[in-house]
Amino acid sequence: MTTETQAQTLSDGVDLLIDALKLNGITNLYGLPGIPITDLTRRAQAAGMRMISFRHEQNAGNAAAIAGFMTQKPGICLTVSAPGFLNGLTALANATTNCFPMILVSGSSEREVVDLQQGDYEEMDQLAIARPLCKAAFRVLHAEDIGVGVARAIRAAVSGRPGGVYLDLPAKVFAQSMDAEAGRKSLIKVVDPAPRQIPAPDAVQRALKLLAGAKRPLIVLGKGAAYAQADTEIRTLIEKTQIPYLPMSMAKGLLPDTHEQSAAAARSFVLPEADVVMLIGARLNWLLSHGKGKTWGGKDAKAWGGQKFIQIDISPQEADSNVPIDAPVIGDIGSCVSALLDGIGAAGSGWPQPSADWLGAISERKSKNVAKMAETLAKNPTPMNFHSALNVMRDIIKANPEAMLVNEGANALDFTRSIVDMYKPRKRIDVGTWGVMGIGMGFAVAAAVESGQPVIAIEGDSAFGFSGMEVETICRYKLPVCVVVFNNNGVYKGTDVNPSGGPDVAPTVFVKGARYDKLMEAFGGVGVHATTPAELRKAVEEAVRSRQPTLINAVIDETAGTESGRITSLNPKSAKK
Ligand code: ADP
Ligand code: TPW
Repeated sequence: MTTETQAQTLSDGVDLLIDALKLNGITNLYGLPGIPITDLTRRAQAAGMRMISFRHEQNAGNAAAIAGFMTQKPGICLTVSAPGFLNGLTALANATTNCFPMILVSGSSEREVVDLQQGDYEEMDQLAIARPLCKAAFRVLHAEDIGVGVARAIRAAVSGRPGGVYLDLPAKVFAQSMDAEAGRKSLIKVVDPAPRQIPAPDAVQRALKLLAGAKRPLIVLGKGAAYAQADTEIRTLIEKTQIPYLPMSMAKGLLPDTHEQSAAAARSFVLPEADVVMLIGARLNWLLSHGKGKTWGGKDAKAWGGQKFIQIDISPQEADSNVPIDAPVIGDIGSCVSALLDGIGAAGSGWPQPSADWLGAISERKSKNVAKMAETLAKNPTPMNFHSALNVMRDIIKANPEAMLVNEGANALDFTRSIVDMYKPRKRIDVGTWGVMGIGMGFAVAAAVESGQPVIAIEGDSAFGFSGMEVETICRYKLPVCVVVFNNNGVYKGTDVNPSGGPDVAPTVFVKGARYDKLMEAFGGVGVHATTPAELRKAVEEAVRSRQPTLINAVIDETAGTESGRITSLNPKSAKK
């Protein structure tokens, strides 16, 4: 055989990886090239995949993670060894914490040299380091095992509680070749990667009994409910039972925030007052004050408020993690909600509705709070504050409900969450369970790539800095992303002073009057400096209409906001002043 014909009948590790991913319906890759994956990125593009190259792996990893959340397919992040791998690891850990399915695929150096610690190029025992930070970690040592490695990684990422998976590919594997036909047969098309998990009938009955006896029921929707894509079932359950509901941040829009059963504007009233709370894809972690304490009507921080809980979740270990769960319903949300609906349907018109007193009290609180907020939003102070700027953003999202909204910062996050209504499921993506800064531009890129819709990113100026260099990526791929930087000159606010009186500014203060808009202009995008709500409105409307990469430097009063936004109380308090 000539070399040429030999080459035609062989597949190498790169071919096998690309074919394995394509066979499983994966079309987009996020990553950053270098040894040993440069050829992989190039050949993936040649093979018709969309390869989005970033400026830092953390942003590529965040993009992959949110692509996983949006599509229920694992997002793929490709990195080089040791430093590239480590840069991707924060995103992998964050994905696991948030239950987003992603696979971090990293090249690594030679096992023999790494294990003897002989000092290879970018030497690091990556598998061992990744393992505690993800759901599962695999290493493939032979090209013929790539099919199995990819299949196991996909199943681990999306089945049960979704999460991050690490797939380690030593450089040698990319170059290994095998007979093309045998290679093709070694690949696995994963059948039913996230099997439905049907809840036990007695668990459903127990939940229904508790719900039927409730006087002041409440439903809490979490991002698991958004991820599950059981939108119709969830809406039917809420509307049939007439139970008021609270959406967690990324569950906003699952039902339109303007829905009359939304109790979001009466949150601090409904949590302590509810007698039975049904959690759907939401954990009772710090974001829900661990289900106890004053938020829930307990007499002190540790005390349980006396509510009964129903928890719908795919993880059997989640219940009782903070307070007793009276009725765990374990299964996928679609199946669990359908089973509940069957039970409610069987009761016919006999299914009890929440008491009129309860609904009336909520509605009264809501009207009062909405009126108060409307008053605040109508003010037009100079310089702009968070409210007057967000009044504009609120109108724009209302007019463009298909747009994706990315959101990070402290005050910029908290005010946006409470002021900007969402109208469609899975449109709001943000700092999630950790409140991590740095998701902004990675999420924005993936949101544009995966949805094809305009993306609006509302960013604190500190938050933006963590991933700001990706504005080049946004320009390079001509993505319809409009970044709005709420510039108040620092972390939280720009008004701190150096207590020592020395020449350095305070740790939370940035360069005053910085022009983030120039950053976008440097790469050919549109930069706008906005100092009034009218200027902001015009610029965002134009960005959404034109789909041009745009960055608006929105100047916000540097005295506005509070330290850490709404979670000031989590700052450690010492008796020492
Ligand atoms: P939030 O921060 O919005 O309150 P969390 O991230 O705390 O939401 O909770 C999400 C929960 O949803 C997790 O406990 C996870 O196990 C669960 N979950 C994710 N996907 C599904 C699914 N398809 N079916 C059931 N539960 C799911
Ligand atoms: C990876 C700590 C929480 S919020 C924030 C920081 C640094 C920035 C707040 O300022 P910003 O917003 O963005 O200007 P605003 O609207 O209040 O002015 N490192 C990581 N994650 C977190 N959460 C932090 C630090 C933090």
